Amino acid sequence: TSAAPRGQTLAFPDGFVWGAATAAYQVEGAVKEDGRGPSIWDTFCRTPGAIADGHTGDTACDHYHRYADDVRLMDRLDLSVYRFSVSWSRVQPDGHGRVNPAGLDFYERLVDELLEAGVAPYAALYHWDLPQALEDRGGWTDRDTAYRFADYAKIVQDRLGDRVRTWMTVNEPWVSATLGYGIGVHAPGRTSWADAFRASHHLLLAHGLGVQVLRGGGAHEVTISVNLAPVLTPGQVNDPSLEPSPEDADAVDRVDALINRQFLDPVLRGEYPERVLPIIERVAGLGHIRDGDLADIGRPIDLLGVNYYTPCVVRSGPGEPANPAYPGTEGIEFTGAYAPTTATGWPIVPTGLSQLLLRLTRDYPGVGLLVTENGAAFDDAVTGERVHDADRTAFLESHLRAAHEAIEAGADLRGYLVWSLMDNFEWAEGYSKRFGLLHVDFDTQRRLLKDSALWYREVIRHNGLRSERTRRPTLEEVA
Ligand code: GBH
Repeated sequence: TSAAPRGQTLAFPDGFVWGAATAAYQVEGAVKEDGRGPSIWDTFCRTPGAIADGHTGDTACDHYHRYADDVRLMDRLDLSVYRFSVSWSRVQPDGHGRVNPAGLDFYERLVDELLEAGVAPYAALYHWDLPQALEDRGGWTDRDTAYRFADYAKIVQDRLGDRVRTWMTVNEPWVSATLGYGIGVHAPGRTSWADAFRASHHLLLAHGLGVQVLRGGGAHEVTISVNLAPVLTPGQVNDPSLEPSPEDADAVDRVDALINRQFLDPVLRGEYPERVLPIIERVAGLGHIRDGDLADIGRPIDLLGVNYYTPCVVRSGPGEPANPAYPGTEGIEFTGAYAPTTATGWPIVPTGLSQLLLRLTRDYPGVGLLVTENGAAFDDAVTGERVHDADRTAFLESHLRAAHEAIEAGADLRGYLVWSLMDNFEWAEGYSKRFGLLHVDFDTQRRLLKDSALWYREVIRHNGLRSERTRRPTLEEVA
């Protein structure tokens, strides 16, 4: 039933968007079907030792074949939006030139199914699965990749633009560049900081060129998703009002410039932060940043997509460097937070989300905010048909409370998307870490609604949270 709950609810604004997200390589499988070309993740998964247990995305959640059933589950959850990503190498097997119509057909079927179910499709164009053929020409270290991205954006929009109103360009450029080209724990597995900084810039340029194309094609809303982490001292994790020492404040500011402002400032102000330019120059030179790039990157967007998982905790330290040493963080210790953690070991700090949203409102006024990812992995217990994931419900509830607080304090937050709709291929962690609202049995592909999914459905139906902390729902309540 959806009867109004007794007592009050913490209501979210009218029209607040509730959803869940996935990414192509993490859920689709069918990597060789209907003309799809290989991506850097297909290659990387075959590098011995790269992925936990030698897993690959070859089958993943088999969403490529089961999308219609999955949309029915989204409908059952009353999601208002579903954020998926398009596999570039399904659409253009070589990343440039020849278009594969069968690849576009898949996304058209998916979008039509979503629209029929009343779930708005939010299409992300790049969630880390670069066509291998482009990597062979230099990948994101090569400026040309950004132009190829713009061509690809146009191809997808030409086919889906009459039905998809909200577009996202690239997901988490920091992760793609740093983990893919700097540290090498993600595809393509390269380990050069000069490459990482060049890749960052070219991912931002791809975003900017993508915005131009999508606007030209009549997109209703254009966004980018950035992974953001409030940078805190250890003491501030539990008491945000603590004043750091000048040395610690400097460490915080330097790391914030590297992980957050390196992306926020170009996109929302059309400039690199002063603190980052000398670091980029020292490591990679500045030759790859050309006149006019920042104007392209800074083209107005409608919404900023915020992916939040955990804060970054640092203090000025005697020299235990980040491992591996991230350029620009000399003399800074990454301490981690003294807080409970999820199954990926990430500290759970809900206040980080409210701080982040309010900081964005203060420092980058005028752009709407959308949480495009928030969620957590836990070791879920399956009991028959039920999955009792009270930890996940508590995680989501505490973060929604933080989001609500930020809205009350003036943040222009328009919606919230859970990562993820379903358990899926968690990159270097393989299938060992489960982030889903839906439990997936990777042997049978059976989906089960976790308790957190049933709880989330009640949140969506009430457009808010009960003012008392929510108990785990009973079967009767959610039937
Ligand atoms: C997202 O990235 C991705 O967009 C998504 O595809 C992925 O499945 C999901 O998250 C879950 O991983 O060691 O405490 O410093 C998240 C990226 C998460 C990167 C937190 C840095 C730092 C954790 N980030 N992380 S900590």
